[in-house]
Amino acid sequence: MDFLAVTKQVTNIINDTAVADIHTHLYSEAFGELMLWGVDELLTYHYLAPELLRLRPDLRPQDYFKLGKKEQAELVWQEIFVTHTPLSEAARGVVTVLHELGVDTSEKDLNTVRKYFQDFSPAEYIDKVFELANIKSVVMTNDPFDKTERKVWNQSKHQDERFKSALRLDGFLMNYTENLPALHEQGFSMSENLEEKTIIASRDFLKHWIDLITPEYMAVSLPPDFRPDDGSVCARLMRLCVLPVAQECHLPFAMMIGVKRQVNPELELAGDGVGKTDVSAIEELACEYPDVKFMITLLSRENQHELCVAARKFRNILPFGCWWFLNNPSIIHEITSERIEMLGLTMIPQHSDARVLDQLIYKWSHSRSVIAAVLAAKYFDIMKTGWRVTKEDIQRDVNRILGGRILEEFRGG
Ligand code: RAT
Ligand code: ZN
Repeated sequence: MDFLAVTKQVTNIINDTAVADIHTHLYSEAFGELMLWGVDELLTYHYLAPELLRLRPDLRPQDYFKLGKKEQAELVWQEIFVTHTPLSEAARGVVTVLHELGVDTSEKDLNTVRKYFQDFSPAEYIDKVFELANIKSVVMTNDPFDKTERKVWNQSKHQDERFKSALRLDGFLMNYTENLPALHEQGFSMSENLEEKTIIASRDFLKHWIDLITPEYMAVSLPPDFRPDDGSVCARLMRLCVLPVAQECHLPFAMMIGVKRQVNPELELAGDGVGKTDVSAIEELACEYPDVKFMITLLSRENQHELCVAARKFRNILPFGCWWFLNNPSIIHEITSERIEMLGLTMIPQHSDARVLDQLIYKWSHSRSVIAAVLAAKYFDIMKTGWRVTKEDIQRDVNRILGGRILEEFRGG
């Protein structure tokens, strides 16, 4: 087979394989207003706000954020899509979504675009997007301190099995003291100093939520200077509660490291930055807790090679996704190549991080084509030697890294 034929075959298999998306901020219909979809949500995505503000130096961030969603969307549309050309990844994403939905954008008129979405119910739209994006399941990000979510879980309203859960522990680990009243309200008597009674109650809190939402994993996002041995509340809670519970309940612990929260608070949700972390912190934890499975994604591009090396040393480290500022085709290409070369098929190349349902369409179509290009080149390299690679081999590999097999294996093994 020549290179073109290999590329075509790999691309077809990747496009036809339903993806298990292991990290999103999406919600099922049962979560009501938390479920975001439609063009106004797409346009007000926090990845786009800084791009608008860069194009409009006269517009103060607080004046933009004061506007209603509709007005914000109109501004973004006008500046990024009409006055300028939508070339950035986040802007191109909107173009891809509208194209794949078959929306008429010939006049670049937002009201015409809006009309397309009016005819769908949320349930119909979920089906439409899952089918179009070819997604089998998504993992939500579930915050035990969010009152709206809590109500849904307590009333067992969430039934849609395509939406799996993840127990997000930023509030517990990073804002423990601020959340003490909420913990008390939920019936867990914990105190500021982490004495034995508090540790027992903290473990009960985690287990209560694990029973309630049956998560795929527990997760936290951490700053670049995170150290598991610095005696901070976060580090102590991690060691004394989270890791023992992860081990006991056979749940992976996902650490998303490298976010500098609120570098520019004026930008609200868009105000977070990135920093390089010390990968030895992850190696130390993986060594000290060999029975805990660590899913790791790092935000700094500079950390990616070291993470591959760490994963080669510790089988309980599973690198996943090209997170947030890394979710751009040029960087996905680089990171995916590096991971395949160093880890073969023992990593999860991508997650979408979608916040708006429709984003599944573009995040996955853009990532699929990059991953296909990387894989095709790798298959071709070995095929040139005469090594036989069948369609079934490729399908097996793709099921593993995109279809969710690897996470099942990692959790169980
Ligand atoms: O990518 C994003 O949408 C970020 O705002 C974060 O939510 C990040 O992905 C996270 O999970 O903390
Ligand atoms: Zn995220």
